[in-house]
Amino acid sequence: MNRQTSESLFAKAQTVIPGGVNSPVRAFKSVGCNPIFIKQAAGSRITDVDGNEYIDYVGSWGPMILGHCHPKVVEAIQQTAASGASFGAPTARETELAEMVCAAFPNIEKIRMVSSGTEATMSAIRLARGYTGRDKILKFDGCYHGHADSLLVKAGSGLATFGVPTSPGVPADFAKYTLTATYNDLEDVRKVVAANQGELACIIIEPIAGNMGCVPPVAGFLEGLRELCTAEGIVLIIDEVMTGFRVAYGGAQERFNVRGDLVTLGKIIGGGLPVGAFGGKKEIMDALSPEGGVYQAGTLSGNPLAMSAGIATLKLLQEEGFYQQIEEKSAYLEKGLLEVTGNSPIATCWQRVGGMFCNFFCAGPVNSFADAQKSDTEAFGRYFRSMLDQGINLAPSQFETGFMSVAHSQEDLDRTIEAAAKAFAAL
Ligand code: HOZ
Repeated sequence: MNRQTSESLFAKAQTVIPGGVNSPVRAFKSVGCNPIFIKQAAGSRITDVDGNEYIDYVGSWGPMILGHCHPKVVEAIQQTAASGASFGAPTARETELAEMVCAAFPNIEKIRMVSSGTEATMSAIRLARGYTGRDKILKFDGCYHGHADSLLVKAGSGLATFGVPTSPGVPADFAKYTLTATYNDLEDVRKVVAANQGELACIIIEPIAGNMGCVPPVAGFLEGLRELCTAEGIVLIIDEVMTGFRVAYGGAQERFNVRGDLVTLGKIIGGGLPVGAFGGKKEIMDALSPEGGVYQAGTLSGNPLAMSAGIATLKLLQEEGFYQQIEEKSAYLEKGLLEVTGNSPIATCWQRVGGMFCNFFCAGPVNSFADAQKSDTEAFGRYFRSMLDQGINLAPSQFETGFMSVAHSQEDLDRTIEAAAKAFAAL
């Protein structure tokens, strides 16, 4: 496959952009090749600048659940753009999207829009600290909640990919307020909480970890966290940036019937445009400025284009049978890939919830970051490259998640399974 234009664009980008990319995992460093530069996308397909077309399972890391360039989303963005891209002042669209999100999540009584998932989690943590008057927070090894200082401690995603789970540049004085526990290990959480009685403002969790590969919660884990937080006056922040409107319309909280005090969202609610949001109980949200004293602001918060794309997207997700289609397509892919990997001597572990999935190159089950780190990342890299060469675009790291869209066709899924069979045969 000729990727000459991507190669030269990457060389040029590296002269003016650190690593040639605006987000580290995009550099493909851990999979042993250079990144493809994208020209355009439509539906399930993405096309690079050399004209190679790929079946896309990255989906902009989650938002493109409708596929790329859904006509109704494109139309909404175009119409809104014609009336102004940004005002830095309230619009009716912000309330419309807020109402749609509140209707989907019964525990979100009030919500504030921001411009990214990082802003959402960072703001939710400040709010939890302001509301409780406590400083310490607890997160889970391998979970990633964006790149705010307090959250780059034992984090997943790019940090896991590059083997530096705690970033240089985070002052030790900040990091000391971030406690960590093992994902899916309630006893470990109980120990940390007991050792810090009355000092924890919040526990923040990805209800399905999607930044150390795809790691579902074990039975009782989320319920146990809920009980513990209620008993100890700790704010439970459920980070649904990835899972919200993805694994069900009401996210992982609907799927697992566990409710956070605060919820963070992003990705799908912006229909592919930069957006984030955090919301929850009125009593907590009203501690935010200008009602309360906890400060948070943003010129592009509630941006008209992002609101329009989000509203158009959520309307389409409400169509009868939408999540059933995502489930059926994902289950079909799962069945085919399990046949492929089942016939291979290479140890792999497929994990999936709805339209989120990954194939770990290790024996499973993978319940924690320590488990995920047992993966053979070299073998994953060979698999990734083979799939890319066969026109299948997977997330370029073992420690990321794949995403299904409703636009993936039967032919796409069959081609993916065939490509995986060839890739495994050659590993
Ligand atoms: N690490 C991010 C997803 N988990 C990747 C974001 C991006 O590169 O766009």
